[in-house]
Amino acid sequence: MELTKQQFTEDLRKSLTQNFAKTTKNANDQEIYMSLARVIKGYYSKIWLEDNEYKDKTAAKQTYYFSIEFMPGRMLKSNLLNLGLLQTVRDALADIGSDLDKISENEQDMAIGNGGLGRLASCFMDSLASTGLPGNGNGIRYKYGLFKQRIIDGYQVELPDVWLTNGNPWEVRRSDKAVEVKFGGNVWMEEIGHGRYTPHFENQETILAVPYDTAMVGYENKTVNNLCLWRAELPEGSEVIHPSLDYMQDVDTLSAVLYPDDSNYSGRLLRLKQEYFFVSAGLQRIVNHYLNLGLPLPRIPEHVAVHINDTHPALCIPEFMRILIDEHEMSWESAWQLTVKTMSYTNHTIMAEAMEKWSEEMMKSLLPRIYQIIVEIDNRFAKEYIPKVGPSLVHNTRIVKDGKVHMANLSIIGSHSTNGVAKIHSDLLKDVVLHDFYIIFPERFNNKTNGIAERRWIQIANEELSGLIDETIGKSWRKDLNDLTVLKAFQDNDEILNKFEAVKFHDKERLAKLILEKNGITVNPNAIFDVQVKRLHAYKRQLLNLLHIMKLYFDIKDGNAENMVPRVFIFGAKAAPSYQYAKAIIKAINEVANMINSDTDVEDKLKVVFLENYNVSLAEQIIPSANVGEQISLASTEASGTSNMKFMLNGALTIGTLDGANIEIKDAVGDENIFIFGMNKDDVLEYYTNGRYQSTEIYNSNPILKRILNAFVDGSIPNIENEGREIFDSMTVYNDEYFVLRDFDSYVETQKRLEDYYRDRHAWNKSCLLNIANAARFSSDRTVREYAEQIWQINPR
Ligand code: OAK
Repeated sequence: MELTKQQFTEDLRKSLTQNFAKTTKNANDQEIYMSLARVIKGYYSKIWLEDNEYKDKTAAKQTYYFSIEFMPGRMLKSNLLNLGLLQTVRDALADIGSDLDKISENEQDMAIGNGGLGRLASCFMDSLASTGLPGNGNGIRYKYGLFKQRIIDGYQVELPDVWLTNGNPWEVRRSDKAVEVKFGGNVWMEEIGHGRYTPHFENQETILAVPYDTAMVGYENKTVNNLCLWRAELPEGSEVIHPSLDYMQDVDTLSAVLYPDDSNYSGRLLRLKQEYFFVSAGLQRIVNHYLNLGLPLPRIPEHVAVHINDTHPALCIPEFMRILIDEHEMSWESAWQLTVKTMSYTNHTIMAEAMEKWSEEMMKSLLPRIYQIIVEIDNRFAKEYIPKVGPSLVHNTRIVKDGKVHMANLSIIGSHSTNGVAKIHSDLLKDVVLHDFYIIFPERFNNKTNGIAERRWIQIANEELSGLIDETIGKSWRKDLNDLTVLKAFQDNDEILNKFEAVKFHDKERLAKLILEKNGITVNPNAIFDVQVKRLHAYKRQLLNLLHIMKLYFDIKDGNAENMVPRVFIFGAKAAPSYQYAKAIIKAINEVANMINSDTDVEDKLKVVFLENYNVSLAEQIIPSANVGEQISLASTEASGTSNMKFMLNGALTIGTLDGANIEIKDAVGDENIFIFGMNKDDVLEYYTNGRYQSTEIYNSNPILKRILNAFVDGSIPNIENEGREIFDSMTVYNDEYFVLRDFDSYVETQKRLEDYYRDRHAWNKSCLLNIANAARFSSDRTVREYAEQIWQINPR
């Protein structure tokens, strides 16, 4: 939008007076942030209103992306960028003696997600709006987001994330759109003639769901979509005259906390309640809105697509059926057709422990009507498909069995599309994990490789690099990332390569400053910055990285590292609070870091840094400064990964396994510009089928590994008596579930090759440039366009 500095400064002054009775001279940064956010909201609200009117007028099909997690991070700069105001506001603030970056730090990260799945949902929100696609989010407005992590004596300590204390300036509470969600009680069917039945209910608990809307502003276009987050409240009025304390507490806890598990699931009643809560509320709002437009219900799939982001919102399927049948008297057959046409589903992991299976008893008592509908879906599925594909396939794919409701099965059977998030992952779904479904419904399976929102991950996170790209190839890449390929023309131009190297150096200096402030560790910006940032999980193998660090440490101690290129290993990772093993690894990383960083023999050859409380805004500070991104999961375990794409876009080289999207990154950049090591998925599957892995054989025959692992239990690494033993046993007694020892040698060799390559500055810089130049296919703009065309059938404005 068009705006002068003067106009903006005037608006900011007004806002400061109106909201805080302050001036630009005596307002503090928090007050400036809040006033600024309100000014910005004022700017986009007109576009928001117009786009809503446009959407209603055209009744064009829209997508609703149901996700129990979103991780937008900070909104201020993102909104400014997308409105085209970043520079104007930065300059105007500087004129009044303020600094946009400092002001922005007063915004609490909106961290209502755990990791990959939640961050992907937010990248999609940005990309949907920025590509002009009508797509909205639907989720929960948790009062407390993902815990804040402190490291105390090397241990992870969790503190509550109280992000709403100062209010959230971006949201709009819409009480007029509140709906009721009902739980528990008894349900029975009564005949209403002509063989038709209707349900009757008693003793249900009613909870009011109130939506809070946040504008998702498109990049320099007319689109503003909506992220709708639901809060549980006590319903007003007659139904509940004397609410019991228990009931009031129940209501309060429902939308209070995000479950802090990543790629894992806990079968807790409250979680199931959360799932139904945001599903039911979201679908009610969609159907109400749709009917208010005067459109006929049987045509709803022409106007509405509902996406189920992993199985957490899978109750969309029976709830949509309930609304159509119970509330709108539709026949089962018609309702089922509409449901399958409307719903689509993404799977985000093949880890068995993440597969949701709710106890039938729990489902029956918390959601009696929904349970009936699920059983009916399951019975009809069996009846229809046993004659077509035989009893054994149907048994394997049934929704209700062994006393459990299998949510992935429900999601596949009740939707028209099931996709994985990278080629290898989608293939594994078809060939292995969901093979029986693939035989029954081959046409439903497809791949949509993940992507990242380049606006946040380069334009905002790395303004200096963005500026250099502008200078080199012009600005068109900011609208269309494909234009980055023009950079290839400069791959042998040393003058340009040196400029890119200089930008990386500045980014590293900035991170070095942060590391000194936060951890008190001095790191050398000339060292290789080697970064692994992601949730802590055994399958992601942060331990493999740590074992290699120990190897380098012993090399230095033994005097075998004369010519070593100095390295700084940087970690950021949260462990689920109940995941003991992951917490033991965090403790071990921190104790190894202390040992190495304080050893005067090491000098600045090797430093290890664990940055606490990894979240979106910290990622924006860390990723630009990486030379190397670690993507070292066991092949076949990481569905896609998305930090790999962020590193690439910021000119870091990947060291990784043939897993997730690493494979597609390798295809995009070529073998010379990525460091691949370790087993591939077939090697891993082979071990799974022949069962012949013996980690102790490797331990006993590899003296380097033996020495490293022994250091975890013989006191060489101080202060990890219990954790060291747990880790040692996991590698030996418990046979190393994720083949860390099996991949160790290959990893070490590849790290050595990487180090040698780094010495050749021309070659290295060229590879970095080629990573940036080939990053376009990992833009989430590309991903959402594919969803739009191939799954949702929605069109850009
Ligand atoms: C979280 C909870 C349950 C199931 C999966 C997840 C999850 O975060 N999965 C991650 O999703 C990302 C986005 O698709 C992928 O990039 C990661 O590989 C995957 O682990």
